[in-house]
Amino acid sequence: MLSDAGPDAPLVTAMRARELGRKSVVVGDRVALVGDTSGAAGALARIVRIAERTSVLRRTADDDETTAEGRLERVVVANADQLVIVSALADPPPRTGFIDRCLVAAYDAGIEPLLCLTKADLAGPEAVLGYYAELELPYVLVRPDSDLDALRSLLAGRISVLVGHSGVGKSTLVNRLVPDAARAVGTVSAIGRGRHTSTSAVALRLPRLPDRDDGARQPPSGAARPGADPGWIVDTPGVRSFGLAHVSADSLLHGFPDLVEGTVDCPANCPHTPDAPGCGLDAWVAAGKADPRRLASYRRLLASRAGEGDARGEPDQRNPGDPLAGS
Ligand SMILES: Nc1nc2c(ncn2[C@@H]2O[C@H](COP(=O)(O)OP(=O)(O)OP(=O)(O)O)[C@@H](O)[C@H]2O)c(=O)[nH]1
Ligand SMILES: [Mg+2]
Repeated sequence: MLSDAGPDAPLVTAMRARELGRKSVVVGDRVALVGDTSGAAGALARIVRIAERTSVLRRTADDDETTAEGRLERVVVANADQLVIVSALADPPPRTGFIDRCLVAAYDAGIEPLLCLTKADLAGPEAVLGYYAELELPYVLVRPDSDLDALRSLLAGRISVLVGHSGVGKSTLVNRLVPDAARAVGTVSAIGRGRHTSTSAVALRLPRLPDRDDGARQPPSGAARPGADPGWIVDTPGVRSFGLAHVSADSLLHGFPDLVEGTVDCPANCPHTPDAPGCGLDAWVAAGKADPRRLASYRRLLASRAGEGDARGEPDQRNPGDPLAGS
């Protein structure tokens, strides 16, 4: 995107200049261009510089940094300031383990999370919201007939990136938010997995917020006013998992703010694992200060990072009684 381009700036096609070497340009990067930036048909500019990134959202193919897959780090998007974690309430079913991973990645990258629960016409949000009751996690519910005003005002003035499993409705949502986006949308197969319809990330400028003259429908306080920068939205391909090999064991806890206070009385360098002597988390949960499923999720992540087998996979094999927990 052109860093100083206003909403009406032309769309410019540009190639990466050779002098950038192996430095890669990712979606969301702010770049300096030379050459023909008119946006006219056939015009080609060159990207000669990539501005310093204000945030980098990364994921790895695997959690274990000792494996080749764990070291394979992918930058999802640069300069995002909001991570919109998109989860369907059904078809495919929500997986709190996945959402927890996204929260860890968001806090690690300094990006604010927003939970977007789609397909609210198919199932209710109570189970997912109950799991996050101790967190002040902002959320929106989306159904095919819902108006998107609340979401639009949360997106205004920001660069937001959508992440989620395949088939949860990311591109459907982008097409509703950006009417000329024309993102392909897929079908979800009987086994509940989407077909990875979107294959690359794309940043789109959101349309201007409509001017409203009826006082009753003003956006919530703190939200952007009509006429302000409506923001950008980045659609991404569905991911099967959100590997966290790049996040240190200490930083994993940042994704669990509801557990942090439970660690203040832990012995120095407590690993917080189930067998750690004196770990305060068990007592914290036993006292009802946090949901035991959240502690189980955190410890699954710790174990997964330590290479103790993959904590992902089918949830019913690992978490009998907790069908939500998978990732
Ligand atoms: N019932 C219902 N179906 C929805 C809703 N949102 C999306 N869908 C359907 O879900 C299917 C998958 O939607 P997509 O938008 O392609 O999903 P995606 O997250 O972009 O998937 P990938 O590109 O594969 O990552 C489509 O058939 C949509 O029509 C919703 O709110 N309710
Ligand atoms: Mg898609």
